Amino acid sequence: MKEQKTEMERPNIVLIMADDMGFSDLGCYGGEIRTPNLDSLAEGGLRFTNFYNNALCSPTRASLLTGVYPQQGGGGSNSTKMQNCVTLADVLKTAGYHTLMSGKWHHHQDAGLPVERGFDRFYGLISGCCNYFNPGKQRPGENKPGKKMSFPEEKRMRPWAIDDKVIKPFTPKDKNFYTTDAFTDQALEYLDRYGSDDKPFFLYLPYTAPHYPLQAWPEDIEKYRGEYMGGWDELRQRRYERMVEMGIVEKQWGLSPSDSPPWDEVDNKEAWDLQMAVYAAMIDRMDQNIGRVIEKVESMGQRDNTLFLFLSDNGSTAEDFHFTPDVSPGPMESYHTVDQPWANMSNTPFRLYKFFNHEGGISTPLIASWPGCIDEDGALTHQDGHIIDIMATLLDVAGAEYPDSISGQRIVPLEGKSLLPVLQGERREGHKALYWKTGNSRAVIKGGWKLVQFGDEIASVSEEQGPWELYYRPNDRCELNDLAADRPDKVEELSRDWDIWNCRCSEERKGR
Ligand SMILES: [Ca+2]
Repeated sequence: MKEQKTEMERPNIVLIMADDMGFSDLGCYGGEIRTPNLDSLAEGGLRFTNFYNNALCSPTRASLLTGVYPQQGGGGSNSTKMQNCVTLADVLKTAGYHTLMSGKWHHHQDAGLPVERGFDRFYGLISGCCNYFNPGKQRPGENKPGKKMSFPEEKRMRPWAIDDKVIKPFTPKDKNFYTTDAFTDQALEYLDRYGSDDKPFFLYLPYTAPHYPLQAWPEDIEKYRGEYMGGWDELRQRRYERMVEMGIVEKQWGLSPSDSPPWDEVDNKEAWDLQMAVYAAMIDRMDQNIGRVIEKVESMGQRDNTLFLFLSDNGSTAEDFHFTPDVSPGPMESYHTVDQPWANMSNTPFRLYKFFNHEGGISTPLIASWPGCIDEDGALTHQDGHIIDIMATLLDVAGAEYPDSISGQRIVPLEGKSLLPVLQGERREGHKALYWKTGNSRAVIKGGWKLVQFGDEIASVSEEQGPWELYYRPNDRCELNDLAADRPDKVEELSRDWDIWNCRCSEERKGR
């Protein structure tokens, strides 16, 4: 660890999030996708191997911004309200930060706009996902942009906002518009404008990549064409072996059984190759853009005093819809998902996907880089952490206080705990227990134990809900050996804990 400064200078903060990106997609987590800029943050910082999100876009964003479970703060399943709570932007603004956001918001309309929740400036998407090349209407001389046809007509135009002005439809004039590039362009403009005065800045940059629709620039897709002809069986095995070698996962956990048909028996291998090549290109492009942000912060002479955090909001998704069967993935006119077999590879070595509280749904990379504070040795930490901890961590590094109320209204007490000791190479006292509820999927982690229930309510709009499954995490993070029948005492204890937590959230949600 570097010598502690007697009085730590308040750092700038750059919080970057990917959307629907699997646990093993990044190079520095064992993936074959080229992510040199994120890898460079990892080489100069710390990677978490046991960090958790809320398995779904909006609930993760709510916990990240508020430091509490979404069930405590007004509820809403994939459209969170964030009531009775403050946001990172509220507290950092009070502490004297510029609060800047460019990217995806995705909360219930009762949550208000970002500029109503503490952000000085906002540019980006208000809803969940959009066409990367044109979120709005068909432009003259062009084909129709691909849309999510399962949505009713009025929801296919995705609302955007610039500060307090909502724009719908948002039809960019620039034919070189691409969301990942545009979010970054705006972020760099903010840094030009606000990055050089004596106030520190907080930049929240939640990209939509690599969430569907699969759309990317041709030159990025070209880099990956043919790379996936080896198939998911072989590539998944290779990822697993690299992860074991890198120390990201333990060999004794094994590799969960494949959910996919054997690659040898698959038709249309080239179409499958293209699907994954576009997904990889979207992550590659995000990494290129993160490189632009790092370069900007360096050029401002602020790199040593800037904390970068990078994570994903949920695991890769097995959702499967293809609204443009005649247009292959890639261009503006297309609308495709990456599908279960490749999502299964993205979540190597874990089971299940976005929406599920099994490890494939809730495990995320977390990279932390802060040259002025974090030892630059590319270390891994296996300590548990959860997105509710980001608020507590940023309060800690900014020397800010969590308030009791906002605008005279009492708020939910902070649930998360600071990760700063972990960033400084120490062992922190972790959570007694962590909890999840995503539709009818549920989980609790307590010490070495994890109790989890398969739930398919949101994923496929069925009512399917499995029995409680019990796993001993030190030996079995891949959740392959269910001990529920052997340890009914543990099932009883942890399920009771979950019920108590659920009741507490319900009371807090009602403001009691
Ligand atoms: Ca997501």
